[in-house]
Amino acid sequence: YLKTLNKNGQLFYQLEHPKFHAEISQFGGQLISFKDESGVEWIWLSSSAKLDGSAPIRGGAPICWPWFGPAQDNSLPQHGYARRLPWQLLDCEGDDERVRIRFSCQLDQAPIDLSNLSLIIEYVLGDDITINLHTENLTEKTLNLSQAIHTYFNISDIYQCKLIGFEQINYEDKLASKSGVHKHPLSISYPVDRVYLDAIEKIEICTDESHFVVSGSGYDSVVLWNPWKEGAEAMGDFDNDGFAHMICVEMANTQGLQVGSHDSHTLTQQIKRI
Ligand code: TA6
Repeated sequence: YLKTLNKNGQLFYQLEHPKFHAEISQFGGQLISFKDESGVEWIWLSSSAKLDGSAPIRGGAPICWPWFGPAQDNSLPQHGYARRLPWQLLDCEGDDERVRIRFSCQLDQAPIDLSNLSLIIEYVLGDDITINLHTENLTEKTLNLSQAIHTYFNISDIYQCKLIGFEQINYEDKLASKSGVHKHPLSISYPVDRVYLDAIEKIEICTDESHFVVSGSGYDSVVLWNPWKEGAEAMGDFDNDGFAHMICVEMANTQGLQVGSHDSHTLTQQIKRI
């Protein structure tokens, strides 16, 4: 199933399976495409994304680790280093139902000391997508970790997208610096950047063309983001009209996860299309 492609010095792993076609970049260990057997693309990738390793890839399912959002020290990059580092292919095995492929982040190439930590991502791809992000803390100290699987979902039209599952969950609105809660399914027609402060068992992203059901485990919050028109135009690697064809729904640990010495944690996101 596995083919390795070298595009301007960057490695991309292509999986061609009867049930799906997928692509994962070595840079960031990032899923950047998943087409199911009916040819529908589940993952949004900006057509102006940098694919040469010079910046995190805009789109796909970037890994935010070992922190989510801005760092305390603003000389450090937003969302940490995992999406800025090369990842090593560990193994790939499959059958008629699915392929399981794993990568290990090359933390020794980070400009900060991440030694005695291990970060492994496992993609289990078939009729649906499972992403398992596994952190091992081999140090003698407790690791304070925030992280997210920052998935960009590909949708036909944001104006007819309905988001179900966020009702009655308190959220922090990062744009308006206030909290909120809503009673009804959500439709988006403005910039949104919210952290929903609880694990939401089942999230549905509904448009005429696709109905995604998103779940997971090991998370304490769900981040919802769409930069909208002005936000997209302000980012050089975000197609100007891209905001109308994507929504980010991210399983995250933003509420103070601690991984004890010689302990581990797995963050999982699962995506089905019904
Ligand atoms: O998705 C939530 C968020 O933290 C937003 O605030 C926005 O910054 C987005 O991530 C994208 O961040 P990036 O560093 O990839 O431009």
